[in-house]
Amino acid sequence: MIKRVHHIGIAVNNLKESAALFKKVLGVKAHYHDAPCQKVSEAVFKIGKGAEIDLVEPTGPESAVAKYLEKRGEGLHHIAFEVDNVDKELKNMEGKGIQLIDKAGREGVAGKIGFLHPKSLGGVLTELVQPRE
Ligand code: CMX
Repeated sequence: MIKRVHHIGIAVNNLKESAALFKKVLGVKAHYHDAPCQKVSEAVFKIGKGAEIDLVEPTGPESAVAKYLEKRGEGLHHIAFEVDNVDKELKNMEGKGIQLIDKAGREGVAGKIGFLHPKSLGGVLTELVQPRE
């Protein structure tokens, strides 16, 4: 079951510059971390009880985000939904005819994650997140 929108990922070329802009607009400070498993650095804004806004900058040309920026430029990159059990939800989504990028959950920064292909979801790259206990 989808529980809530966990975060919205925005692809940026320069994390520091974009974080300064978003800080001005959102009125909260970001925390920064690297996500080597995704080959990105992130600035995460927590806004009240709502979904996080994650700015993502690629750490190298082989990053999925680097390819995205090259092809489409900066902008909305993905939406992430929180789930109880990522493996179960991936199977569930496959059963609904959604194309999976990940056949099984893998470790990410926020917990166990799995991606659904944008081609089968109206052009929206979608991540399922099972937060760490
Ligand atoms: N949103 C929407 N469409 C996207 C997309 C995105 N974020 N990234 C790629 N696409 C589109 C491409 O533009 C392409 O469209 P066209 O065929 O119309 O040109 C299509 O998807 C397929 O592209 P591709 O060349 O076959 O595949 P890519 O090598 O570009 O890979 C994808 C696309 C989604 C499979 C890959 O980016 C991926 O595995 N992403 C999941 C992991 C990820 O994005 N991690 C980044 C950070 C995550 C985090 O911070 O949590």
